[in-house]
Amino acid sequence: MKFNSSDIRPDKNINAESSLIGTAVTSVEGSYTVLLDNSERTEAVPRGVFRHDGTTLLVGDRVKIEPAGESGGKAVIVEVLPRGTELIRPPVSNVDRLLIMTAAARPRPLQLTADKLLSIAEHNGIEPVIIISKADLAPKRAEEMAELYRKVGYTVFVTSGVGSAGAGADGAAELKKWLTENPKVITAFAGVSGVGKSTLLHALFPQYEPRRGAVGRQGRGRHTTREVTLHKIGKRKDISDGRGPYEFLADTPGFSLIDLRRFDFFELSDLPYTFRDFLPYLPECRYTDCRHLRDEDCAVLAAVAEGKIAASRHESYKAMYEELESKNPY
Ligand SMILES: Nc1nc2c(ncn2[C@@H]2O[C@H](COP(=O)(O)OP(=O)(O)OP(=O)(O)O)[C@@H](O)[C@H]2O)c(=O)[nH]1
Ligand SMILES: [Mg+2]
Ligand SMILES: [Zn+2]
Repeated sequence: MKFNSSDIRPDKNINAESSLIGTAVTSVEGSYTVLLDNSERTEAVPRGVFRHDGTTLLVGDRVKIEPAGESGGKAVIVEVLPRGTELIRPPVSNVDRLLIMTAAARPRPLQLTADKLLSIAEHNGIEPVIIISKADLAPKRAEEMAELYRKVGYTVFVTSGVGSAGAGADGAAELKKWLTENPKVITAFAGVSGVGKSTLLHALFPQYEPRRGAVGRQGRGRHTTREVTLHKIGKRKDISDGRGPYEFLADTPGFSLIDLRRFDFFELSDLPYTFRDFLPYLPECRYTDCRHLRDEDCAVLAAVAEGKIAASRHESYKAMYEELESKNPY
């Protein structure tokens, strides 16, 4: 579903003041922090009826709120406005751009995880950007990973020594410049726990201290991020799309793996189209129902054999195919 500004215009006879519309920027235990379009911040709880009428609320949502009454108490979120994109991993809505982060080392890079995040972004029409972090720990590996994704056609940044004292040459400054020159409403980090998402956000925007949870219940590091938080990083000039006056960068909790069987990320039949490097070859396969695995006269496999598609990308495709197939057996 795409934004339609007419969907988001306040109803005529409900209070049309923009002070009552805002963006849910973070949540803790069912209570949301809403940054109103008039720049005020308020804590608000969702209306009780949402639990029964199937309304879901995500950080990133545009919401209408009824301010706290004279008697005190919290403001109430009375309406969730129509969503653009909706992600499950990380759980956040209205994301326009995903910064997919993989460390060159610590944690050990797993290309399949990055490729799954890429496919999820592509399927949702979200612009993916690749960030290879911790290049200081494994410079050669970082460059190889960056080269792989540059060849696919993605924008790639390599960061190094972020957060360390006297951080040397790194891509953080380059990334900040690029983000400023290519504004979007919501940009969100995504990547496994410990790759350095919060550290990089802090390096880019030092006013935002990483939000830290208590000591990890599952033994994760004590700096582990627990909640999605949208940080304001800019103001928008044209707000006629109803998406509000701010640009945000979202810090998100890491995860350990993405199991494609667990949620409805996308269907098996969608999978080939989430591989940007496969797209030029898909119409050339001999059979329209080609699975691009071992099939006869498969243009994708031919491109892999000729080195036009990286073999490791096809490995990821196979792994994702098997996962989705075991979810939906024919
Ligand atoms: N060597 C090196 N260490 C880094 C770099 N960036 C971050 N780190 C370290 O990696 C660890 C994890 O960083 P975080 O920023 O907390 O990672 P995260 O991705 O936010 O993790 P979660 O919140 O659990 O998802 C910290 O100890 C950082 O100091 C880097 O570029 N080089
Ligand atoms: Mg973090
Ligand atoms: Zn094929």
